[in-house]
Amino acid sequence: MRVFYSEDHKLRDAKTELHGGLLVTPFEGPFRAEWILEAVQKAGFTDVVAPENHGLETALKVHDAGYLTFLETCWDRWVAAGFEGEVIPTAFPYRRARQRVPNHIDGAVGYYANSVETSLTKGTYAAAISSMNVAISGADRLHAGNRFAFSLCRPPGHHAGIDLYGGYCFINNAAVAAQRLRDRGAGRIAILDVDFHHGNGTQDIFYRRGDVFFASLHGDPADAFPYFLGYADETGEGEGKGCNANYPMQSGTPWDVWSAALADALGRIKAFGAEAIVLSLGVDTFEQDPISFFKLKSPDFLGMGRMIAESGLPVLTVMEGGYGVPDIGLNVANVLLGLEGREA
Ligand code: OKP
Ligand code: ZN
Repeated sequence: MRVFYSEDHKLRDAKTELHGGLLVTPFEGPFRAEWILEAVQKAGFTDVVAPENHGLETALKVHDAGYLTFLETCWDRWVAAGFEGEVIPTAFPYRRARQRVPNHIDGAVGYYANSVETSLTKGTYAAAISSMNVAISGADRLHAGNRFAFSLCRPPGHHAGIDLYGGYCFINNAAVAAQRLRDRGAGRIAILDVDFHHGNGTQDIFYRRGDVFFASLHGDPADAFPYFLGYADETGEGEGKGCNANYPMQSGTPWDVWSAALADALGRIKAFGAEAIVLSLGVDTFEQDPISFFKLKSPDFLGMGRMIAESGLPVLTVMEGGYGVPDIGLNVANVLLGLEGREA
């Protein structure tokens, strides 16, 4: 399968992440995409192509226009306000507060943030746009009749909501890709999110829509980021009623438990009548992931790819999370090999 990749991901290179009360070097950095690119090439996925430049037309169907303008202008406004560090919010539209966008950038940042570990920086918007372009180019590859494509997106996207950034995410690449497939004529699309963390942004975007099914397998939000969405009783609203499926799982979850949830999610996706799957692929379910608590092993990722391929549907794989160790590259390659029915 073709791999879409943009060097511009390197423009997202924050120096700070608020973690345990300290500003540490971020878990989500440029080295992640380099590990993954090297491993997939080593596994034989050598058709690596830079994305086309796409405009904001598709993104504007899943994100709020004011939010995208905020992302584009945030850094310059922050600097103009006299701030010297990376962009971190300090005040929020808490319960019973007014939901109005403040004029001052310090307030606007809090309005648009869903969490604060993610520092915004000078190159972040350009990198997020490149990541979106990688996703759209992958969607167009499926539309052209190919069964598989891999969008090596960085920064990731599944925590980015209609008008919210955070959890290392700014533009929801998987949501944009699903929208692109809809706009190119697909009737129904499924987004299958296998990242360790609940895809709260993707759920937010499609929660009231009946044309895109969202299924997420993740650490129980009572115990894991993003904490405030991802419970099993979140099933969609309005036209989206019944089109959202969450599979929260506990600390220590191994492959046999995890894969039973995947089988159920794939059954729901088939029953929904999806014409293609956008796979939000995080490999932070790996036993060695530094910020997660599932226990998948490297060969399990081959099984994951095989099971998803058994759906018979076209699959656009969009990169989300996976941290800490170079073996995240091997795990991604294993999913792609499994999809294609090949051996490691
Ligand atoms: C993004 B994706 C460690 C905890 C960080 C944010 C996690 C974002 C995960 N400082 N919390 O879903 O992999
Ligand atoms: Zn994750």
